[in-house]
Amino acid sequence: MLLPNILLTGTPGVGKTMLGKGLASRSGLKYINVGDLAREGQLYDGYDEEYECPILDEDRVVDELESQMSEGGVIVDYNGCDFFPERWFHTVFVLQADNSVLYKRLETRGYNEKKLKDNIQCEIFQILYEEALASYKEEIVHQLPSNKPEDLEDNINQILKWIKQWIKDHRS
Ligand code: DAT
Repeated sequence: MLLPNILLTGTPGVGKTMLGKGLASRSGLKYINVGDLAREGQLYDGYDEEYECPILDEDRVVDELESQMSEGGVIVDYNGCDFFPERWFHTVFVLQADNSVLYKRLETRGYNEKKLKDNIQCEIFQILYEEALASYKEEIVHQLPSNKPEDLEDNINQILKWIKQWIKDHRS
């Protein structure tokens, strides 16, 4: 059976992990968190002193994921999307949270002042939405609100419906 690949993207803290894991457990698709994958495989290329985090080696991430992505049935979660091959994804969801909601979530994570400010700005200017629109066909890029538990439930149900329809449409 052919299965679709789904990209979940958005500013850190918008709820990609929560949605990705919930979706995986209810759809049977495989969830991959690119941040975790990089940490486990040390897929880094240097260290960013300003943001106090290692720099992702995008080429090695792509190489690492290629075979699974060609098989299909993968949900990818990352706060960036312009370095994945466009052909990988059948749909792209950009999660979005209100500033006040996001601020609280990132504060809880213990982000420093600069990281907090930059991430809130990233959300205000819809940087990830713009990046998704520049990297994928407009008709497959969708925005999803991600402020409250009901949003999570709605998003899961909406995407499950989409997966079901996609499988139906691609049945040989
Ligand atoms: P991300 O993977 O985008 O960094 P996350 O899934 O780790 O974000 O979520 C960040 C925090 O926000 C975490 O404590 C769970 C919470 N959260 C996520 N989605 C939510 C929602 N729809 N309603 C309420 N809380 C949510």
